[in-house]
Amino acid sequence: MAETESTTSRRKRRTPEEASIDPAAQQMLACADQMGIGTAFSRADALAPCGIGAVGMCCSLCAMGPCRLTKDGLTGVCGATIDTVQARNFIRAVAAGSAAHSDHGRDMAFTLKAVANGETEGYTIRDVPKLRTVAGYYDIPVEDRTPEEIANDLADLYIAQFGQQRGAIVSVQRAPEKRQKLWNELGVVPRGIDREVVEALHRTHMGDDQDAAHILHHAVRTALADGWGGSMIATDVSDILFGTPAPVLGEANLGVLQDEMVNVIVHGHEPTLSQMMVAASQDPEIIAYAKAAGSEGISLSGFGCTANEILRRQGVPAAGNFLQQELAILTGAVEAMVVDVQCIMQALVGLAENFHTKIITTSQKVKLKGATHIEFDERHALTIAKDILRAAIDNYANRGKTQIPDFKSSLVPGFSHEYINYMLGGSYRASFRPLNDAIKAGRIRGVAAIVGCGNPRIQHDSYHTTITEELLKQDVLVVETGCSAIANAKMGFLLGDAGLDRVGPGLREVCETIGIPPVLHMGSCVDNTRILTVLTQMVEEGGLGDDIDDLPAVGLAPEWMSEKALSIATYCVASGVYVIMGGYNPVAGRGDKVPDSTLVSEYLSSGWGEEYGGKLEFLDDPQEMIRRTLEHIDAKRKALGLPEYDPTQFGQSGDVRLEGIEELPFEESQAALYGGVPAS
Ligand code: BF8
Repeated sequence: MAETESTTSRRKRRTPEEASIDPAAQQMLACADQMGIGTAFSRADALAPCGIGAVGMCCSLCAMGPCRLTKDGLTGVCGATIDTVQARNFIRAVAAGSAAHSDHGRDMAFTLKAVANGETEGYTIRDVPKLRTVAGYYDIPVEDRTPEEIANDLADLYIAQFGQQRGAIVSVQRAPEKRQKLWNELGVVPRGIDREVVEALHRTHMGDDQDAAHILHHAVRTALADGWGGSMIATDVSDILFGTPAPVLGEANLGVLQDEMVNVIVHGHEPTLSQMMVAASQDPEIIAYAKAAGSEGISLSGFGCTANEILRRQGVPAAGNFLQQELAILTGAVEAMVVDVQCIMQALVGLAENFHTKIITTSQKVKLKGATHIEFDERHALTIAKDILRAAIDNYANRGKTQIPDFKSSLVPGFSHEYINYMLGGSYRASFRPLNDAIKAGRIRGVAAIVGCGNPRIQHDSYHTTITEELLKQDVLVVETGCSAIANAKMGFLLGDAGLDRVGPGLREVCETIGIPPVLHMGSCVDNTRILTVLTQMVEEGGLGDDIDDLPAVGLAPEWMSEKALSIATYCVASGVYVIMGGYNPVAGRGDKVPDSTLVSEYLSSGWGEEYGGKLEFLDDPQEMIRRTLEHIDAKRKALGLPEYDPTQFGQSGDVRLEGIEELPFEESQAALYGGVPAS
């Protein structure tokens, strides 16, 4: 049955303006209200979160329960304490997040192996220099060998990391030396990616590990297997196969949908599918087929991390972030939404029944009841991508009335760590020295990574943009991934000339001198590994301490919702980063109270702080997140002996160049600022 208002009960209902700050989202939410159609926003209003489960007081790991520990001192039937229950729930979420990212990495490694052996259709090794660089990390011979021979060896090595039983996964050697030593001393170096995830599940089976600190110790090992393992493999291989990103001009928001075109949206995470959809959408035969169907052609766009994959490589527009997937269907203008894995709402199929939109699943791991399944297979990738597009084109004739919001923003994504290196130092002196020097001088106060999801229980995009806006004023350079990057793109922060009047004086000088936006879009969620690499390079460049926990840097996931976010947070903390997550704290409950801290939340903060120099905190007030971010950055500056932050010293240079740039036509100004290639 199509989901309608009548299928959800009514509680206090937010207005579209209360639910989202994005005008395109507001317009479509108003439209949903008029049509009586439910969305994640109205379902969140109608369905209060479980007050027991939300703060970690429920154990459902065996059939003696579920045990709800709603009185202080109460234990489960087996005697499990609230601390044990919360630690178990936490590590299970980390294990699921680590598994999701890492399985994506595994599929990428298998695709690399298949490409190296000529077993795929449509893929090539696009970035041979990156292949040689990555192979070089692991002493894979590169001289006098073909790219395919090198790729075959690298793929074998990477595939082996998943099933390895002993030793250390190879990619941890890319962390700062001091950090690796610490991990070795603490016994958290991952032995094999799958092994750590399986052990997390074993330890949390009934009757196993019952010491909260001991359980959380393994949560670190499981998360490191993601950040310095599975996700890093995913990033490396996607660059090798599809090209290391460099700045490119793109657009974001629902206004990228086009009335006269066949609109196809790709949504999910794995670039193997989306990259082939880009190639197929440019095929003359497919374009001719779309025109023969009465349209002007094909308009491809993306959601969430899939959007980020094709946005920063080919400038394919992002239709929006996670919470806009349903809103796109409400436009009535989408012929097909093509999904693979992760962050796909089951509500899509029921919602699409109100329109003509086809939901097409493509992964052998993910089916949605009621959707059309066209399974993707790398051996016939281009053929399958064309079949999917033909199905979408055939559906164009069924389109009814449309309502596409007239809102979209330009952005410049594509800041891989390789490009940042080049951009800071040029071809001959590529290095992080100018960034480190700007931080040491106080022009840049510090660095914040603002990442992660949207959560319909928080006003859509509001925490991401509020925090970004204030940190930029405070001369904090912001790097971004995931749905947060798209939130800020919609606010115009990912264009230098559009955002610099809202940026502190020192940071503005740096951005104008180098020619960068004040917010650097570094990719999808698996690409948080690019941020780990940037932090490592800042350490290795010198002058800012000798480990990641010395840096004036903070990580924030203000609107998180997925288990992957907890895995990312945990590996970042173990790498030495102070991480702040917004919304509710999943380990905050004790009895009938939510006290200031529980043993587990204290351990994630001070306990991990003592062990790793990073800490994890959950805060629900964006102003408090900003205050603690700046406090941490200033404390790190002081510990490094750097001058106190003083914005009055900066901002006197750069204006002449900016004025000149502003006189140029828009696309030329972007190309001049970033050296990027305007998207066609
Ligand atoms: O991996 S930021 S909502 S799309 S989980 Fe999902 Fe969160 Fe978006 Fe990508 Ni990441």
